[in-house]
Amino acid sequence: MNTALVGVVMGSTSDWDVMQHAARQLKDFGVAYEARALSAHRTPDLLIEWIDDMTRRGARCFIAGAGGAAHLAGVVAAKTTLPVLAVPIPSKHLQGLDSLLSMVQMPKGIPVATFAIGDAGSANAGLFAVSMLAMTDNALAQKLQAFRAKQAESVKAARLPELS
Ligand code: RP5
Repeated sequence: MNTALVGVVMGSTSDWDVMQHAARQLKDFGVAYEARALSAHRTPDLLIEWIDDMTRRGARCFIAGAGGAAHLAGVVAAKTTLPVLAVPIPSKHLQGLDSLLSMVQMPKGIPVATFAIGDAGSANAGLFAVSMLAMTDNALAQKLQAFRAKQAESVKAARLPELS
């Protein structure tokens, strides 16, 4: 039985450029994940089968990335009580503002936690999933502490350029 703890889903393979940043964080922290391109409107039945299957196999949360009229995260949240982290994908005409508003404006009752548009939001969704899992996993919590400490060190060591 596959024990992927995080389901990473995106509406299209074209979302992978952004969604790989969430996957990268999970991989770097050693968190097992499964990533799929499944659409709420193009492959709704397949999406629902996968959500049910992931839940049965012990997933602890989902990260959903989509662009445009980005209803994917809301549909995932409608089908599971596991936490759903939403990543708005930058879209061609509205640069992801449409995706952000579709996700962040979920009506009362079915929440999704919405992150920033694009790469930073995707990486942060990955880090947030790590953070949730670290609540019940000491080794993972220590890795997260070490990551934060290393990040702080690199800011401390940074030097601004001298003016000529
Ligand atoms: C959404 O439509 C996807 O999440 C993607 O961001 C967007 C465009 O999809 P493609 O036309 O590139 O497949 O469903």
